[in-house]
Amino acid sequence: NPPVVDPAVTSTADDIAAMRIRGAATIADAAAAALATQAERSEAPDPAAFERDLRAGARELYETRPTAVSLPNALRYVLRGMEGETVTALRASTIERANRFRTELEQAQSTLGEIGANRLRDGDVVLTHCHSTDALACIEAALESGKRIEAIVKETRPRKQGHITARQLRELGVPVTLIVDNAARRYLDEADHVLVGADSIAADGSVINKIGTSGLAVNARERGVPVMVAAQTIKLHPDTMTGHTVAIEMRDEQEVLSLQERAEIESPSEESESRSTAVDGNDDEDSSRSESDLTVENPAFDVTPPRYIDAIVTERGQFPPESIVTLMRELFGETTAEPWEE
Ligand code: RUB
Repeated sequence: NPPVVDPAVTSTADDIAAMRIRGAATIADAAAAALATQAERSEAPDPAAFERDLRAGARELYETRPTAVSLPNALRYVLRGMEGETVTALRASTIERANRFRTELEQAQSTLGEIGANRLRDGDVVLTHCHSTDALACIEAALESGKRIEAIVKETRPRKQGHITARQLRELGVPVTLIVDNAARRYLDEADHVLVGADSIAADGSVINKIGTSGLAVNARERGVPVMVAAQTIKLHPDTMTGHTVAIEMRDEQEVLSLQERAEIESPSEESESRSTAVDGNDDEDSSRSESDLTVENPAFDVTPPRYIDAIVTERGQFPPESIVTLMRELFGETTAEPWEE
């Protein structure tokens, strides 16, 4: 019999792939919740079937998006806690482990927020990119301790996650200036910090985050604005300790260029059409070539080298990026086979 995956897992996987659930921490939380639901509703006849089904569910979640390591870290955490000789015991241990993961995730974010807030002074202006719940936790904690904070929020094309950041900051009462991504360097002159989250952090201290983070960090260094990365330890990528690189997700071209826009670019204007016909006397060949020669690339993330980052703030304290590997070794130790591949 093929493994049985609960519809709740499949629908969570669909939501992650379509970015209705997005952001590294939120994805991890939703994945753990989905595994708990499958454990709760499982009608597996025996322990082996229960475990096999849970692994299949984890694999479905794992295959949604490749860059945020919080997802495999969450799945690994839950599956490694799946213990017991009976279906009842396996069910209980899996649910308990998933719930513990979710509680710890929330606690880690609020602890990280308090640590990050110590870097922010009363009256500071923070420049943000994308939407990061870890980054927002730092601002929220600073506000709670009575500091006034203002924000310059990058729109973050193509998905405009900056609008989510702007809305949440406004809910917290933070004055917000929303800018297009291209205006970031100009507004760095008015910023005291660049504050971003992370999808993954590599062993050398590189930060993988929303596309545009690396350019922002380089400009910030040139302008003398410190770059702070707010990232819980579930963003640490264990595979990078053994030389693996982090996969950068390439997303659909239609996030950047609609079919209509593509057609507009590709349909030659009357003027250029008559010009090309006059030159080579063959318009059929020309139009077929132009169609295949318009490529759209849409990488969702980029890599910021450690030298452009001033501090990585985690729930275990703040670290210069070059020393993050010490924490990684302590937390992950030896990497072994992934539980959903066993
Ligand atoms: C989201 C993104 C966020 C990190 C951190 O990208 O790059 O900065 O995931 O978020 P996408 P958090 O919108 O493509 O998922 O701090 O909430 O984990």
